[in-house]
Amino acid sequence: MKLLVASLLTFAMPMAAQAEIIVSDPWARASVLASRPGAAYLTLTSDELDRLLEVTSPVAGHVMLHGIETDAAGVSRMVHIEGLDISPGTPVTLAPGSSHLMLMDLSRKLEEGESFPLTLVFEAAGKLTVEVPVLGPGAMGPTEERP
Ligand SMILES: [Cu+2]
Repeated sequence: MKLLVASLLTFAMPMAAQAEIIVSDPWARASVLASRPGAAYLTLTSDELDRLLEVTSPVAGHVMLHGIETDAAGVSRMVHIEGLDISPGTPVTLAPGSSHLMLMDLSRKLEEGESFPLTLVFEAAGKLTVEVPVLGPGAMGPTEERP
């Protein structure tokens, strides 16, 4: 699933072509309990240097950008990331076991088969909203779901 979304330029950037972000394969895992945070994943591609600043969704009280840090003993833990840099032509993929969007304070359970809107705010490309399909609780990605 590829979504090409026209961007809204919220920052005045004289002489610069309008930045464009491509969000591909957004997906989330079905939640077991609404009291547990959900996780959403996607791939971001930009034609110019950009930075993901903020993410919001009506299904979550707030959305955090998380990375994974592994210490010397091999123990991994989630760390909060302030923003996510995107280099031109180098896709950034958020995936299980790596960086992800943590959906905190879910208003309800995310059910397999439904979808929800997710709004991403970029420094250059501005704000765009994508529809995120919810896959099974053990899903590892949208391609794996296809037969
Ligand atoms: Cu997390």
